Amino acid sequence: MALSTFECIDGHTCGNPVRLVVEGCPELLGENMSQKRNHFLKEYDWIRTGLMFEPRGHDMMSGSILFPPHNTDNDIAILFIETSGCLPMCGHGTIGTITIAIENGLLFPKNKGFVKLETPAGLVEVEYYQPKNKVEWVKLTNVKSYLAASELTINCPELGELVFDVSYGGNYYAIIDPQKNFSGMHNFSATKLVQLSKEIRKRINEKYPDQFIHPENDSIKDVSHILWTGNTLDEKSSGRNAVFYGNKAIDRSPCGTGTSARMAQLSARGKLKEGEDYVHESFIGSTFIGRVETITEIKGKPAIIPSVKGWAKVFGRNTIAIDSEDDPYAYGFQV
Ligand code: PYC
Repeated sequence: MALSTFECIDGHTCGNPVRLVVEGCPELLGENMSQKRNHFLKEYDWIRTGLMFEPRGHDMMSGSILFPPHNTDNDIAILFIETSGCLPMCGHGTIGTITIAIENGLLFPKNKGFVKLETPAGLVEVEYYQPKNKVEWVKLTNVKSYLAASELTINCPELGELVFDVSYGGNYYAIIDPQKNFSGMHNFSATKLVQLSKEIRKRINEKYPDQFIHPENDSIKDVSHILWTGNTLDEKSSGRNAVFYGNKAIDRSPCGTGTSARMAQLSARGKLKEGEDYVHESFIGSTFIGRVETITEIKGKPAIIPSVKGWAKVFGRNTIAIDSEDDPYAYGFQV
């Protein structure tokens, strides 16, 4: 098919974009969102690249598509589409999508204020607060998150040897705290962090092959994100991060799955307790409020159930055409 048209509603979560595609997407095959994600990646990835990459998107672009739930107890199911692929779970994407869908009358949950959301990584329970027309905040209770490995090392170009942990919060994160060869993300530009992250993610997955595989879903594997930490802008915040994902992106939001992974790491180290909040700042200074809701386990390993609360704003509508017969850049490009 040469010409496809997609109706989209655009917004952002704490500064990071969310493009919800509301019309034009195909039906997918599968009994859950993990299987549907695989079908989408095999047959329809051009929709993702066309809508996320330049010239219709940009390096930080991120979006989602909603589907009917597979279990009638749930309200809705979601596929995340990003410049980085189709993430198993995306926190800022969840907050933005729920805000867009509720404000635009696209979703009527069984219990007003609560959404049971099927994601490729598992069920995510979402609470939202909508006193009038606008949704003021969204809080998601994420999938089980856990520290997968600690004190690994990698040789980083320009910086030298770095020590890092790997933690799961819906995606696998290499977490790099300030240390001898790294003075903290606050001393680095986004451009420099992108350049370093891209190379060390490659080196980490080469040095530790098949080491980070989700214990309950082996389609979720490998370090996909690098989370650099550093000094906060506001002394009342608990932490600040620069999260690298895809090929060129630094998350403008504090990153929901990154916040979950960070809390799992801190909890495993005894630095964050059950019921404790973690106010996480993004690269641009926007904040999410994280919390360790429950201490639990996953396949015998200590784990947490984290929650992440944030806000999103809806700002526009787009009708986007992808015409592969007319436009050499129909499916997008990255430079
Ligand atoms: O909020 O989980 C998140 C996320 C992942 C990548 C960008 N944002």
